Amino acid sequence: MSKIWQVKPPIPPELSARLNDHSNLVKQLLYNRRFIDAASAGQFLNTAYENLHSPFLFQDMQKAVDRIWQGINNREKICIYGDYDADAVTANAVLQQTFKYLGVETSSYIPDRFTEGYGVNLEAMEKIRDQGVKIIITVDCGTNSCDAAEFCKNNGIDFIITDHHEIIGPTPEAYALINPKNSADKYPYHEIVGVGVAFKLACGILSDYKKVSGRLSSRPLSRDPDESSKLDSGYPRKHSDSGMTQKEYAGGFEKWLLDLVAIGTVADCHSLIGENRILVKFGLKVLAKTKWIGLKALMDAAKIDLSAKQPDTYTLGFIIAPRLNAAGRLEHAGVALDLLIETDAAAAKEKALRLEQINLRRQQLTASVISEAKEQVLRIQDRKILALMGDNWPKGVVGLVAGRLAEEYYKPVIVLEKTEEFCTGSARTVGDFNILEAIKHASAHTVKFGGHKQAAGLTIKVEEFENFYVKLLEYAEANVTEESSKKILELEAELLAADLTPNTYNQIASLEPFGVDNIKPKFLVSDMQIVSCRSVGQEGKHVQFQLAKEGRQIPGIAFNFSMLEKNIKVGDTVDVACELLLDGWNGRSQLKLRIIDMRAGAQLT
Ligand SMILES: [Mn+2]
Repeated sequence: MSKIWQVKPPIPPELSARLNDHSNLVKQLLYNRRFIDAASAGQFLNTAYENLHSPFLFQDMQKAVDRIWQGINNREKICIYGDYDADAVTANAVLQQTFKYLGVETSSYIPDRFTEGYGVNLEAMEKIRDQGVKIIITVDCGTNSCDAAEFCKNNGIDFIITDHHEIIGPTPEAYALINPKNSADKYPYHEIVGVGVAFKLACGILSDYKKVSGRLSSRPLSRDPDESSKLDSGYPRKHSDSGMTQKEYAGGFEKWLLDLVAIGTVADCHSLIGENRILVKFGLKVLAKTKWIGLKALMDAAKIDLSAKQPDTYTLGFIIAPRLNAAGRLEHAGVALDLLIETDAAAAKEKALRLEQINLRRQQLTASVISEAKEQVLRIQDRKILALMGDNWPKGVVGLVAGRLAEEYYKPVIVLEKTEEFCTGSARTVGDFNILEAIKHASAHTVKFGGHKQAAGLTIKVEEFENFYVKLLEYAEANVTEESSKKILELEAELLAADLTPNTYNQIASLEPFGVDNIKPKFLVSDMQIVSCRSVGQEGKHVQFQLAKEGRQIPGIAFNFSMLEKNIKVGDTVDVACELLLDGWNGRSQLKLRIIDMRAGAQLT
């Protein structure tokens, strides 16, 4: 399906004047992101570590921290309970590493996706109780676990919830509830994810300098990963939040956790504006020199070469997170967590290779389910929602498949695994079509469902599939508009020949890290001549170009690209939609275009 190119309107001169500290291109990018005055632009661009909020702005933080220190001092058993996705697994690792640093042994519990499902379940709680655990800390789950909170109360366990999911229904009577979505809480930032909240708890625990140094008396303090701004000078210092004192975090140890925080934050697809932006920015720096042997082994196994290229949000979201997720999708997320907290290099290497194998299997499975699903699509491709079900389509990959098909067909997609009586699976949407509302409209034919506007999970009876589909299509008929089914390629500005320099690349890079709410800018470069091209990569699916504009030659690469399909050939003049890349060779950097789309020149509307 071809896309409609849309170049964003230029920044109006009166707004441009307000942003005078920046280049014209950066002004336009800020305007496109709705930062239209110096204050909001400055706030966005300023990612000083000190701008992180104090963990003690969570109303229950102090209470949780006090209880945890009491538990540590009394040698009470502590268990960390988290789910099986990358956010939860990194959150679990953040707390495990913090306790390890303090020389405290803890246990962890992750439910099995296939036999236990999502969230806190009572059978698991019973097992944990029987081990003599006195404190359970949940990560990335637990907010709606009223029965678990009650179970803990009745069994002499203090239940500390750290989570970021919406509170639906009554608030559980937990010992402490640390959740930015809790409206009773004053925490000023709501987009922080499970691992971010776990990190806040870690900071809270580490902020008691006296207790921390008491635990570490025989061992050296951690070295600060950010040598240039050592935190262990001048303790305590004032924090920017409402004059609160933010205590020092024991030699900057908490900064070593930031790579884990960045991975979970990007994996959970939350906004990268505000506090998440700071966490991810510093997390990427820390990742380049990670302290965690298991994470290092994972990157080695995935062939991430940190000496060749700094990691970016792509590395987090498309290389590291899928591997961590693969464990829970196909086997058990414990495999991923074990790797992240491994301390022996040889064992880490072995575990990383195992995870690599699981991920490979995950890729193959996804590909085979996609091809089976596509055969079904052939029969229903005119429908406004594609609902598909198949035998042996594993629960762990149906969400990935739905996402890929939604992107390819640019339609909402539901993919279900069919078992004897039920089908269970995932829904993904495109554009602003609300898939959760569509399922609600058909809910008379569902067993259960839940989720968000963009993505949902559901179970229906096999025999109800057709009735369910009819209702879905009824909703789609009324709600999918011509406008909403158009696939739009948004371009942030037109670049001229003079703009095609490493300097332009560097200006754009000042907005990194890119992700949700701050997506990597794509540009229009019009009237480029195709000087030469050749197919590269496996099966020649990618095309490498030499392009020219006003006498200046620029190399370009287009992934999964077909000249034939685009009806273009060498010598043609084309418009190019692209991102900018910077290639480093022998200390010299060269600008390169990552070509997203191409079309015959002079077509701009
Ligand atoms: Mn999460």
